[in-house]
Amino acid sequence: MGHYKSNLRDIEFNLFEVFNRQELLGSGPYADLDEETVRSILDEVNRLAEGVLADSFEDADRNPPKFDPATGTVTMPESFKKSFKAWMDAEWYRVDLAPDFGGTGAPRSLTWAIAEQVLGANPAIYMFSSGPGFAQILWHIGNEDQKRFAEIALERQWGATMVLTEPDAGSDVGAGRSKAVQQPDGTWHIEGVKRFITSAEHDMAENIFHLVLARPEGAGPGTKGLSMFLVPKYLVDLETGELGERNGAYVTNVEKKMGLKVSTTCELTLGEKHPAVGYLVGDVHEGIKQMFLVIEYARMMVGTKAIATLSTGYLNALEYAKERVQGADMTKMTDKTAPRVTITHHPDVRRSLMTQKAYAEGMRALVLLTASYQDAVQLAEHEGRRDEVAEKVNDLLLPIVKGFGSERAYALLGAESLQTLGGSGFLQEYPIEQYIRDSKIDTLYEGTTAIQGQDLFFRKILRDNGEALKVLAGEIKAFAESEAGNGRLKAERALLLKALDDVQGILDPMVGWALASMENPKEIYKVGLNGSRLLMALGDVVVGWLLLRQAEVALARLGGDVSAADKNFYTGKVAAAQFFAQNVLPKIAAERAVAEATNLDVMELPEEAF
Ligand code: ST9
Ligand code: FAD
Repeated sequence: MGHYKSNLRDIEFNLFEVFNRQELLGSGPYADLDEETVRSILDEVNRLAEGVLADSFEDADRNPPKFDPATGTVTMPESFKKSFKAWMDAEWYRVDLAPDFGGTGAPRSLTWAIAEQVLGANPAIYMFSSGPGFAQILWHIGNEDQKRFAEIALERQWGATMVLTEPDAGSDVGAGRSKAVQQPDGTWHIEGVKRFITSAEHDMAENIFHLVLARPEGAGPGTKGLSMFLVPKYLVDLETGELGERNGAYVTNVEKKMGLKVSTTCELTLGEKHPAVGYLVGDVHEGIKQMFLVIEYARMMVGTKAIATLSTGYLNALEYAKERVQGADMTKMTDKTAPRVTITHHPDVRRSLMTQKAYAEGMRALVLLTASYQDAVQLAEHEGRRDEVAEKVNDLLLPIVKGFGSERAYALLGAESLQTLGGSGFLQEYPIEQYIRDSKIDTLYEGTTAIQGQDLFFRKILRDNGEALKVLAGEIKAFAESEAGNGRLKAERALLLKALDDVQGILDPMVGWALASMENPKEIYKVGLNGSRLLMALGDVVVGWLLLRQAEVALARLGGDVSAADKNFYTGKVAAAQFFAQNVLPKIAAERAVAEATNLDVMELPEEAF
């Protein structure tokens, strides 16, 4: 067995028993898909993920890509190339693409279910394989030439990158200094140094195209002065699709990292050796808006990656715990002759395993709930209308998937999954130490957690007048006040209602401080001091709610005839929901008390006192 342990049963439970995605299949944009086909796709991806995709996970970490500074080229590990080729040859990335762009146009819930398995097995494969997805975005927003470019890129499986970050422009993308100079022929020359660019160089595709943010000469400051340029590694003859001259965008360094080593993180120098020709995407100067089409997708991807890693971390820990014999049962702890038991008998190990299970499964549901709102958006588009409520709720959930998902996953992988293995967890013989190293990045890139907290509060709640939150909170409240679970979940629904009220209790003063800051600017610091708190508390409430929804379904199933395996599965669902409600949700009251007592002491402290 390889390192990756998927949880297909739980993915399918979410898709078909909780979110009832089968109801969408067989008509409208999904006319060609039925439940059986979807299940067989998931099965096939699962086979690949647990097999050939996972195969190079460890080797590619121990033997990372080699960068040659003289030529600016990268040699990828052979093991990884094999896994990557298997994924590209299978062409499952097409499931995510629109039918008129050579794809299946499947529901987003299916595509994120597929993504979870690849991201859990070997996340860099998913990133290197995102060229077709980038091409689709270019095809949507590009001019005629760029649409043609996108079609060739898809056909030839070119790689792609998103290029925002510079040494002095990380979270603050608007500080970017790369500049774009218009040429008489209408193209642009891009000059500058970008850093930390994922997949900007490798030897697994004949061409790589960069979507670069740069500031046209004379454009204004900040993000709104940035434009998006298509900068291919090799220029392309759009008639024949053949590669032309080498363009002036070269990788000048590849970072040595703590984890996710096989994903190349590159310094990209533009226009130093010779001009880096760029094409203004869509002939419009709307760079940041265009880039957010990629960013939204990438933030969902990062959250899904983190959650997928926690899930396989938990399942590895569980397997170990079921076999490791250590100590006597606690009821016989003073009897030195008592039989030794597997560690799953110890209360603290059970607490840890159940915490991991509840979060891994609750956050998987969070990803698929978010994806189901994306389904609604997609469906509406197909019908020529807009589902603005679904758009907004999706927007609201994205920082939770990314920010909350990555923080909880990373914390639990270290504090609980690895810990379950005792000292063995620290060894490279087991995959969890690599999971921890590989998943730390998820709280950092695509906007750090602080940025996700600000996005949630300022853009997704305040600027929205709380409308999307009202929809989400309304659903949670209606569930909590319903009869869900036939009395079996009564106490837990009460805990959920209380936790929802506590989140409101964190949010209300934040709104107050934001308003007060118009008179007294320093009040805004109090919002800043609570942004991550709100993000994590709201995430916990959403997860608690989803686990209870799952428990409601499970209880109904347990009331009928079920196989032994299903009985265990559903019993575990009810237990995880109850455990989470009893052990996690009450802590939000303490967070509320801390938020309510916020003062400016820490902001008034001289820097020297730190
Ligand atoms: C990175 C990559 O880290 C890591 C992994 C790479 C993996 C590659 C592969 C990924 C797969 C992806 C595949 C794609 C293909 C998919 C195909 C599918 C079929 N939502 O608040 P303002 C916009 S990359 C939407 O004033 P500031 C909006 O236009 C580096 N839009 O911001 C807005 O205008 P308006 C990632 C948003 O103060 C405008 O921005 N780096 C949102 O100027 C200005 O907004 C980061 O993420 C949003 N949530 O700038 C940087 N927010 O208001 C993190 C803003 O008029 N920093 N816009 O609508 C930030 O996010 C900052 O908050 C900031 C601030 C830069 C936005
Ligand atoms: P900084 O912005 O300097 O942040 C440092 C600390 O300060 C963080 O804790 C942050 O939360 C905090 N902070 C900063 N500003 C604020 C604020 N206003 N309020 C509160 N706290 C704040 N970029 C790309 O463009 N393309 C890529 O493909 C890409 N891939 C990457 C791959 C890797 C492995 C890495 C490490 C980075 C990648 N990045 C990429 C860049 C990544 O998106 C940035 O690292 C990230 O946005 C944070 O920027 P920074 O590293 O400069 O940190």
